[in-house]
Amino acid sequence: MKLVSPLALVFVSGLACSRAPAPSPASGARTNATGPVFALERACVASGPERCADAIDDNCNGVIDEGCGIDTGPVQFVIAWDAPAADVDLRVTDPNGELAEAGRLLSSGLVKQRDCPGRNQECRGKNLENVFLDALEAPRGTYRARVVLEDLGGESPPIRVRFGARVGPRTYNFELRFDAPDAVYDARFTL
Ligand SMILES: [Ca+2]
Ligand SMILES: [Ca+2]
Repeated sequence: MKLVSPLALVFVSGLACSRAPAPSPASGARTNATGPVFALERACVASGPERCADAIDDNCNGVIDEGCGIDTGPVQFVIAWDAPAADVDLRVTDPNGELAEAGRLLSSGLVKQRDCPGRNQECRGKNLENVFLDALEAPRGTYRARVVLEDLGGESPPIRVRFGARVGPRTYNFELRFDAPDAVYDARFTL
């Protein structure tokens, strides 16, 4: 497979996120963003063995949270957060514009695992949502990832969410901060 570097474009919508870290352009990001690019694409720095449920490729092998009971593929998006009762949602659409939902395999191969914290706190405080491509080769086009704070669930803001993305040959890691419900972070990755 010929590898093509994806473009990453990340921006914030919603006033609740106005205190996000100072905008910095991500490497490869388009400059015509409709909102501020809020986080740097960071070079992977191996920090030891892979740790689970942190949405980070700790060992820099290109795979996020492998060996942790979640699946992966040539495209993967992961969010993880510590506030046990806060309801955060990861919504990913494939290049066809189809939304990955838990338990439904899209025609592109995209599928969502885990919906946390779950109605009965099934995630037991290990809040992690994973969307991955169950296919050998990733369809080309733009993948859109939206992270939303649905409900504080009694937790005190800010809610800090780690967001990891693997799109073809590249991985990305971002730290998101939510100060109020309905705050939204959007990211687009073009492969
Ligand atoms: Ca890894
Ligand atoms: Ca990890």
